[in-house]
Amino acid sequence: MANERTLVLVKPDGVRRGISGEIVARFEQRGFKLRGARLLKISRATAQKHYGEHKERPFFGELVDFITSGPVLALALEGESAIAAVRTMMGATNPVNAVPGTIRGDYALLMGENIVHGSDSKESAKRELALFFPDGLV
Ligand code: D4T
Repeated sequence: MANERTLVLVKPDGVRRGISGEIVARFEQRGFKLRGARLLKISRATAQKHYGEHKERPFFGELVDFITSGPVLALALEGESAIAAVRTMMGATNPVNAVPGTIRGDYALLMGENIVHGSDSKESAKRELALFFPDGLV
């Protein structure tokens, strides 16, 4: 048993399509507590920091363009094994491989428009929560 906090982003494609509320509802229904929520437009500098691990990859530029293309909804979620459980609910990074019932499996088809981000480790969660909620969580 481990109570954890994790960062979720509803990416610009999810906000544009008007499905942010449905995504929040899924996490609440699963039992996660909302500890922070912010609608914001990510700056290029923050995007480059957030995706720092991919900076040498060929798709880095597109990734930064996409994540800064409109507002995102940043969520801080808390609950049992939140980091892994949220990733399971999101489904595979490439939505073509995402199982129906997962968020990507129900709402997405393209890798470059895969609706949600979730922290992938304790270290990422700590770093990303500090990046998007610099004033701390409730
Ligand atoms: P994010 O970080 O957006 O939650 O996605 P994942 O954690 O599931 O996957 P990731 O970090 O490996 O990829 C980040 C982001 O880059 C896009 N991407 C990824 C891409 O466009 N082409 C690729 O080959 C890969 C691996 C999709 C998600």
